[in-house]
Amino acid sequence: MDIADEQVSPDARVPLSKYPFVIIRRVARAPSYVTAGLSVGVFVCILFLFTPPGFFHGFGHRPGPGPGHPPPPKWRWPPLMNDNSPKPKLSGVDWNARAENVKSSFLHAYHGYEKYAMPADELQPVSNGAVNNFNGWAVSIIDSLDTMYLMGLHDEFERGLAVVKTLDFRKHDKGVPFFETTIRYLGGLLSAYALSHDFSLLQAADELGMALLPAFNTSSGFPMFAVTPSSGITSGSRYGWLAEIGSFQMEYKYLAKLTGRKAYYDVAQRVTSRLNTINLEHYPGELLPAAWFVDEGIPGGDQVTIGAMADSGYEYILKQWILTNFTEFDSLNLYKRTIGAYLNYGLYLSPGRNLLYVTDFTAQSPSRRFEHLSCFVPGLLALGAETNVLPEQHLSSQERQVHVWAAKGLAISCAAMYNDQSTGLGVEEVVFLNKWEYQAKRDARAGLVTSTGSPSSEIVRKDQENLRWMNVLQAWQNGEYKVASDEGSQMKGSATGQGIVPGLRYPPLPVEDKPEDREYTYRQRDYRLRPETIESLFILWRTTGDEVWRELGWRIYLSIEKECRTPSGYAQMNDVRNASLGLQDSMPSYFLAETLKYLYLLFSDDSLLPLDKYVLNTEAHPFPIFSWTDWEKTKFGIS
Ligand code: DMJ
Repeated sequence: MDIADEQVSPDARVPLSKYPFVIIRRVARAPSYVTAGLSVGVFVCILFLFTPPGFFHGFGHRPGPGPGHPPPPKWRWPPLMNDNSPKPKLSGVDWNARAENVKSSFLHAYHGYEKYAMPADELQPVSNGAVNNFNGWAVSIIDSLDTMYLMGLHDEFERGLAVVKTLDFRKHDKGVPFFETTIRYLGGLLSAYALSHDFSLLQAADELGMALLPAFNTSSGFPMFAVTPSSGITSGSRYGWLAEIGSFQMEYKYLAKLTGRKAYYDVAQRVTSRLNTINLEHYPGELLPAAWFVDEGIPGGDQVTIGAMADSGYEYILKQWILTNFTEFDSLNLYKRTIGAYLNYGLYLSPGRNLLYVTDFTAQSPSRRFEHLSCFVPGLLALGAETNVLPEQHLSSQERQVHVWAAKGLAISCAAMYNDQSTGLGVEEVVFLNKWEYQAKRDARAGLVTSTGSPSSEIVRKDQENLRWMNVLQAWQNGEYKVASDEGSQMKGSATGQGIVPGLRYPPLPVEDKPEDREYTYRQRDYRLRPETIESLFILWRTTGDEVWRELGWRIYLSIEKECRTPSGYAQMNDVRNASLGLQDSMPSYFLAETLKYLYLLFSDDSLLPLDKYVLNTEAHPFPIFSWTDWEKTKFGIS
């Protein structure tokens, strides 16, 4: 569903903005040869009118080998949302060629790993060194076997498989982190098995799943941070994070499905049930907090976040519902409650460009931090808003509309965190200014002394509350929302009521090309080759069919090629604002598992991985959607 379809209100007097529809109706009544001729003409005009300068630059272009390659031209936003214009079709783009570009990038990175680092965990792409930072089980191979399979890289897949066959996880006598081992190794083995049906992969997954089971030896059933496979001894703090305790159920439920082992189902369902039933009335919207006491299975702090430390905990709620073919009603209800509450409490508009962002908060206040890690949220919202995932009886059309708006608005902001930077790469973490800080910044830039003085904390709090997206949406729906004059020309004239949805569109970025004028400050300036923004662009492409999401992904890809490529692989960047500050000697396995996979899927045909047949774990490992058989229901006690 596109926002353009959602906003047309009936009006007897035809306002100026509706003229295009009147013309279209009249043309539709004309003879067919007139209609056909006009359609072609109108389409070509629209394409050029709404195409930003430089949009077609680089079509069919193969990225060069890194430094020296010209940067993509600065992006000017096309009118994207709710503007009643047809979506621009990027005719002439050879998406298959772009997918091939990504495949060759994967080969460059993976061959570099094979040459300099295999069978260690990860390549050090600057020094051509190797590092064992995830148990020393060749995480770059296992994490990326399914990427190879999807890309049709059978030789690489077979070579990787040969290494996997030499591993014995059970003999490992050091503690391994439960969460990372589950999402990268167990998830990687399971999805590689699902795609290839090579039985040795399932055998390895079963051995690993079994070796990790002692992690659940706590009175609550929440997993401990680490477990030693050879002894079953657990270690780590008794204080855990939501992501660590709540992002393993997909892997263990699928493993239960494949092996018939009840123990796998039990450990997963115990945590899912606990998160569903625990009393959270002290948290805004009864949201799941970030920190938990592992033994007691109770919350341990007042911070609520959907970013670092909690992210996949929220993700797995919806994805368990999908994985089990829409039969786990507890997970469905928990998703509806938590995502609804997060939309209410955790989304804000920035001053200045009206960027929609998601942040963490306590009962007292939002932190206004915006993390790259939370850029998976637009994709999660878009996935949940699909009618086959949450049909009308579970998500009303109004709720669905808000979810889609939030998904698109947040995705734009995530992409803007790339587009704003001179390198075109996404910043790890920023903090949005409040209204007063932004005003003071602008005054200082204009050489003015801020005349307003220091506002009281109560005024600052109220003004921030006025930027809470749900409050703004309410005001907009009541026709009370006024666009501030500095939000730019595209916003004017349709600022209230049925006009542009707040946060969904913002003007071109002339001012924000200058870092000193932006409405945020930098908290962590590096780019870590992370996938989340591309993941959301991929899901938005699949769920809307709007090629603008693909084009945004292509721009990110070109920037990665230009700035991060080294002779042996790809490296994280120290400062997205300044390429001369150099690269870090690290190529995380998730770059192969997620970033390049999502880029490849974004440019490939939908049939390569249909989302009505597969759901991806938090490390981008696709698992087939399945139903429990009667035998499994009886054995596992599924009602
Ligand atoms: C990945 O390892 C997983 O997606 C995890 O859930 C959090 N993010 C990293 C990559 O950024």
